Amino acid sequence: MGILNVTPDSFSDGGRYLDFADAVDHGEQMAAEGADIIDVGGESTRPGAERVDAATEIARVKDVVSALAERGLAVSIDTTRAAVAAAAIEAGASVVNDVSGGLADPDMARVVADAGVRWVLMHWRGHSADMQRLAHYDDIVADVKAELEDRVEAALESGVDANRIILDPGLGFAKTAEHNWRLSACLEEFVALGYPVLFASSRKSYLGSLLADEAGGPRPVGRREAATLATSLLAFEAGAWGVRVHDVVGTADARAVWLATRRAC
Ligand code: PMM
Repeated sequence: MGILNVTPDSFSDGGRYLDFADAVDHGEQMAAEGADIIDVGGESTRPGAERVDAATEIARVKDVVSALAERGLAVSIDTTRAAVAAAAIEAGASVVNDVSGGLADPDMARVVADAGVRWVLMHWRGHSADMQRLAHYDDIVADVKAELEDRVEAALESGVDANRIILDPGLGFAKTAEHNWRLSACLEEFVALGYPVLFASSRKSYLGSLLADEAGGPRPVGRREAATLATSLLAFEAGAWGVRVHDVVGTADARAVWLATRRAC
């Protein structure tokens, strides 16, 4: 899954694809490089980010989704809002990537169920402005699994087809670096829940902290790619269904190496 943030303020690619033609070009490029799905987002979810209204979010993403879908690409819409999901589905999106796992908007389950699209349920505890305050767990892996299972149950009760559900442990969302490492190390437990698992570590700050310089300064966002690839490979090895990344070409190469190695034994 290739990331296409049509936002001024996302932590890695914010501001780069606000122009319609730039966004569509980048989406097409990622597809040519091997992305199976282009994940279009119109609202930054980085810690502390200010929210935008639904009309602004729709205005940012709708034409981009429609242009990519018209070119035959599979598009997901990265949103927590049912109105944005509905507009994107109308424009041709076939996946709703909801970082709130259906918690932020009570209408989301109905929109997803009615449209019959796939739904990424990510583990989430609150909006970006205050999510780091919510990063407290008795047992991070058990708690995240239990909370995701609650979201699955709610989705099924709303009429969402079980075959349409994808789970994501939500790295960085109400999680400390230590939480992210524990979730990554125990990813197989999420795979064992029986749903496809999406793993989304790309360039996140826990990688910057791991690779801090001698003065303790985090590795800059643009130089976290090798670390991202390492985490993605470990996720594939643990049985992840997909990874959500900025660098598609590197990920596709690394995955080809992983597949060739697996198949050779
Ligand atoms: N992270 C971000 C945005 N969307 N979607 C899913 N499913 N999982 C994530 O971890 C996730 C996401 C934040 O990263 P970005 O600013 O690079 O888009």
